[in-house]
Amino acid sequence: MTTASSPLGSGPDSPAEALVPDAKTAMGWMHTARFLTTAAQLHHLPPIHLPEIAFVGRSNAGKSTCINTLTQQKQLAYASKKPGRTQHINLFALGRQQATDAVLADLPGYGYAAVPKADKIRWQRVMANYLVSRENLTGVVLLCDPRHGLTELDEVLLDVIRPRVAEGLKFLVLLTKADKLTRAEQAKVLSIVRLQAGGGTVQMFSALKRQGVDEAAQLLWRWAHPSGSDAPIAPAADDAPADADTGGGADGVSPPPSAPGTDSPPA
Ligand SMILES: Nc1nc2c(ncn2[C@@H]2O[C@H](COP(=O)(O)OP(=O)(O)OP(=O)(O)O)[C@@H](O)[C@H]2O)c(=O)[nH]1
Ligand SMILES: [Mg+2]
Repeated sequence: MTTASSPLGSGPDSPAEALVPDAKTAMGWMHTARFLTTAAQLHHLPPIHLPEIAFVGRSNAGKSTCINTLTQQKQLAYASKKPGRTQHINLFALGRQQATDAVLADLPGYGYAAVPKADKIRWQRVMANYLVSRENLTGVVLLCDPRHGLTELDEVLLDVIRPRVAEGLKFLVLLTKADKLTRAEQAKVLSIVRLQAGGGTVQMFSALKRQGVDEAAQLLWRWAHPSGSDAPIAPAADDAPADADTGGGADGVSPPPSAPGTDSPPA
């Protein structure tokens, strides 16, 4: 259980900060997302010297759907009614072609009952190692179905990242599927989860109703651009082919190693 005496994150942004960048800029940046690589194990992930933002949470919480909604792409991340669909760490590059400026990571969900115990334990170890040791990890978005609230496994995850949050790792809880709750229910669950998250930023999100989408995109942009500036993201006339930035390492992305299988088709 998290406590308010040990806050996660610095709380909501000030109103002035929340205006930068405007929603159009943030959503345009998000829309540049393209598949980068996939890995079943941590050591298969390429070292990347750019801000990386990980989407974590229970299986079926809506991580892949959230990435697709933020990036305005229907099938970038593999979303499914069947829990446990995402089984690899899938990375997506953001920014202009050959000027990637950040990476999104879609992680497999945890807590799916039908997964064999050995697989569960293996995955929990991979994820804990990722959260503790991924050097360029800049922010974590924890997705949570508000009808279940933060579960025991979510709390374990909060405990794993707490030391890094104290050192500056950004942290956001998105309460997904907001469309399934009334306004009154949303207000109630927001205040409960804010207490549980010990002061971290907590927002409602609905892919279906597009609730909280702009706000989440704006916050992620700020995480990735701490200096507050950004190269223009409109496609340049001399842009290279879509997969060019996965091979050269010139824009901070090293060539991906060959990783077995993928559950997310290249964009
Ligand atoms: N009503 C509603 N359904 C949603 C929303 N977001 C996701 N879902 C549904 O929830 C189910 C799971 O979504 P996913 O995005 O695949 O969940 P995930 O967290 O990536 O799941 P794993 O890959 O198993 O960890 C799908 O049936 C989605 O359509 C939402 O905002 N509203
Ligand atoms: Mg998924």
